[in-house]
Amino acid sequence: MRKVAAIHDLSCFGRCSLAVILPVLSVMGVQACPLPGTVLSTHTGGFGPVARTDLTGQVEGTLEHWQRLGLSFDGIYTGYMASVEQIQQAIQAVECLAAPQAQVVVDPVLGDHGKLYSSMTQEMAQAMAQLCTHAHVITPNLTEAAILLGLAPDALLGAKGADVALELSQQGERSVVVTGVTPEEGYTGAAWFDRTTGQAGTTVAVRAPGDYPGTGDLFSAVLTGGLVMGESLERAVGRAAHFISRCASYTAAMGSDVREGVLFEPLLPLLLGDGLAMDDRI
Ligand code: PXL
Repeated sequence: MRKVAAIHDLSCFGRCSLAVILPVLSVMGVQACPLPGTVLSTHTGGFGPVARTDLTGQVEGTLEHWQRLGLSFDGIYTGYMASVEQIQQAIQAVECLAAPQAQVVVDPVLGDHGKLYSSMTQEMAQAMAQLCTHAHVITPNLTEAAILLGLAPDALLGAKGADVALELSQQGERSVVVTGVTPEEGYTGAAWFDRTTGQAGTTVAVRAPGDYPGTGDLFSAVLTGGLVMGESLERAVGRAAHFISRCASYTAAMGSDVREGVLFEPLLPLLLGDGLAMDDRI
């Protein structure tokens, strides 16, 4: 059975990070092995002061133990990090735990809507850029793409993303999926470059109203699951984009509190087997 080490935080309410990544990978038939760097009572997007515990020491001990066990993973998927030290641990995890044919997917969580998140520093942005050099696939939004390119965080807002994906590919050495682009009014999309084929494209999905936390984590989890199960980048991006679109539409129709993220649970069966083809527009 294929397995993925997922290095993220665990936000215990609000449907993001490991709380959404683990069920997605499981339903896609992938064994998900969590490496939480921080446990938080909720995500940081609007629930007030958060209770948090840093688990950097626990991650260190887990990496050591997993190495002693000789574990190797078909995928390493990293996201939100709380410190430069945790980003360095993620680099160590890639170096020590990735199987030779592994898919290393780095979601360089740094900011959104043209701003660096308040918990992120310039040093963390530099360390994240370093982690990205170890990735086979990176999934920045337009704000993160700008930061990785050394531009002002809001420099690329409104960009279509295709040039950005190519520019971030390190001369075609790594695949890039730029999320949150607006290919046309009423739609959302992801601009991608595939290092294995040299092909590029933009996947378009219906944009539902609402700006939900955790959708970036869901997107990259579906992408990682697909890639680890042998799908092409184009197909995996298509499944991810349409799954998020469906979740957001469903959630908007149900009218739940936006802070609680998308109601993805009833829609998990869409990820079973070959479900939800990439041209499944709704
Ligand atoms: O990717 C969403 C996310 C993950 N982790 C933490 C967050 C958020 C969004 O706000 O606060 C801690």
